[in-house]
Amino acid sequence: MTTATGAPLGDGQNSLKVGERGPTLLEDFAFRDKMFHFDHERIPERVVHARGYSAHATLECLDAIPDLTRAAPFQRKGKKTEAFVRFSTVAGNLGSPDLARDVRGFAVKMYTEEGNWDLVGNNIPVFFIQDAMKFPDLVHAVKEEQDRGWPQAASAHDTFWDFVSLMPESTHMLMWAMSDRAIPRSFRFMEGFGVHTYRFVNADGDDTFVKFHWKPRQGLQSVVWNEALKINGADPDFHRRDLHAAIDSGDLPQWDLGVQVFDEAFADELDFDVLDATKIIPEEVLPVRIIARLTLDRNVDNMFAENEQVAFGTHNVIPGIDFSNDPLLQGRNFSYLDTQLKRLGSTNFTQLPVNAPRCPVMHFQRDGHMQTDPQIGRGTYEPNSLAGEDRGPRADVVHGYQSVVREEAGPTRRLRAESFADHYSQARQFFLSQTEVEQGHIIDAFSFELAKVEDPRIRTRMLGNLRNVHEDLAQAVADKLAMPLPEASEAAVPTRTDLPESPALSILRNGPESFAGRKLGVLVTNGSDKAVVAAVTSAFEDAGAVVEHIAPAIGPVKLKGGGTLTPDHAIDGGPSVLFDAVALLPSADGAADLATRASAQDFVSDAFAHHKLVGVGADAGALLAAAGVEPDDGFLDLASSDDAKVFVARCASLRHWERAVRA
Ligand code: HDE
Repeated sequence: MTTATGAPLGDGQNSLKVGERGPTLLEDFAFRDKMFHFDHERIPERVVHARGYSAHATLECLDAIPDLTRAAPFQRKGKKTEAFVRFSTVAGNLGSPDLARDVRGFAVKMYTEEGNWDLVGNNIPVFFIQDAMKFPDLVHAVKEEQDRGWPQAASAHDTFWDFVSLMPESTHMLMWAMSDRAIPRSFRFMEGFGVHTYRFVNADGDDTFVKFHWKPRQGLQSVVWNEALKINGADPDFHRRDLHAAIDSGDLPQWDLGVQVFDEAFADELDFDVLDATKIIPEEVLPVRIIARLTLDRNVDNMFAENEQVAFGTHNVIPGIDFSNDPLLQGRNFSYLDTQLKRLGSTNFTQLPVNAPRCPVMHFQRDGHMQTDPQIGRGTYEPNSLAGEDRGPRADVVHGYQSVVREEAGPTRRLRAESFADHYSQARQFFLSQTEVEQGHIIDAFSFELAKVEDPRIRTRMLGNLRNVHEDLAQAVADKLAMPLPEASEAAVPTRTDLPESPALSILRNGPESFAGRKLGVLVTNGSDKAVVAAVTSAFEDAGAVVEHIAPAIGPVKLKGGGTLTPDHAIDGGPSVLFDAVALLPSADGAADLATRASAQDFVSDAFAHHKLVGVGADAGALLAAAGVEPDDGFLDLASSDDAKVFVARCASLRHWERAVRA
């Protein structure tokens, strides 16, 4: 062990004292070296998206598109580009729980040979506001209230709903945020979106508009709200643990990168503005073309060096990618660079390994805090005749980045374009595109959040806005709040009622085809039948699922049929909310014992309430009775190995929604 300056230490655990009992000497450089660094360990957390988790990745081109863009990753089929991905929640602080109802960040840094390209997106394709000027207001409204310091990682409070109820442009995003999109089962099971309209530019300088989509090959999946609340207590690291475990086990998460490409004429035909980040172009109107695949293939080694120090920015573009005039995007292009200086403390954050381009970097920038790459020689300016024969780096008019040449004219004004005025039509379209189950969850979420709002005027105002989305939605939320329905609020333009449903917007219509990548929890006790436990475990593992065993205690249980099994969880630390489906395989004695334990009763009654599929061994009766559940079609007998195969096939549907229970 050494000091930071490399001096070998003879003792790293005792400070230098006079005599046996002190005082400590000021000259103790080893103590000061250690404590000085410790005192300065923390850096400011991100003002939003503080809570995040990252992985290294590879982007592989599936469909070369040089006709559309000269962006390096898409020039040749099979081309691989190194990448780094960070998922996050928005509102919570660094130590907040993973299952907050919130938007998830989906930020991807691609280290191309023409520089780093960051696609800093979310798992929801629209945003709360139309102009970056309002971002600080939005964030102040959703964060903990300044006079009391709560709530942490929650939008269910007065200031958030006060702000959004006064801002009808947020309504479409609210529909998504109150849907199950905001409580994903895992980062692996959610979509990602670039949100804004960007531009592709090809080698001839021709440009088109483009919107980016990440589609999880694992299928979409969310939890239910009551489950989310309990997961936050049982395992606040649920999402990061899930991602780490999947990558660690070699079950590498993958997303297809898709694009919606269109031109000015197409944009002009739409009844909304493609520069307005509160709107989507439904996939049914403009299909998503898959061009590449992203594979998360390596966990981070050091959370600080990678997850905390990674610095994303929408301004990090490469030749072939350009901006649109979306006022939100334009504002972000300023904000991200600015924020990195605050967080990382130096303009040289681009030299940190996680941020450093993998291609050569050549420029005349000098000095700054923590410079690790001092140029040599005298000619650190342009033009010069001293930096060697080639006079140092020069811009390249042919191969270098060329911004799209665009005609811009008009008076400078602080105005919102008239084309941004429709705040409700796509919110309604989203609601109508959901299954009945999902609509129920949206109603429940609005009701939960508004019930946490103390000021009734805010609730009333919000109900007035919801009437402009859909009368049934507004009425159902009003009923759940036991409040009268107010007049509809005044809308800038009337809500369109003729927009067709978009099935792509539903999670349940875009779920997985199998139980692969999901987790089964098997409850065992002393005397559990070894053959059945083995049959269930292997049937699920063969299907690509993870199986974990839960027992009354963490020590091994003795199985009927010989041998022991060491569980992964003790029952009070392994509730059923941590699993996608459960199997109850206790012995008769074990079931009778578990029947007296609250944690075991909850295990079963929660699985029931959360619409989970439940496999039931021959001797589980006493436990079912104690949990007070009435087994239905979602409870499947598990007596033989054939039963195990039927159960795993059934689990592909993930939940038994027909069960008449609401959170
Ligand atoms: Fe961000 N956003 N944002 N944002 N954002 C940040 O940058 C900002 C917006 C998004 O994992 C900050 O490094 C403004 C939309 C992600 O490190 C900050 C506006 C979308 C991340 C910032 C927006 C995002 C951030 C805070 C309104 C989806 C986390 C720390 C114009 C398309 C990246 C930081 C990571 C982080 C500003 C709106 C996504 C302050 C001004 C829309 C995924 O710069």
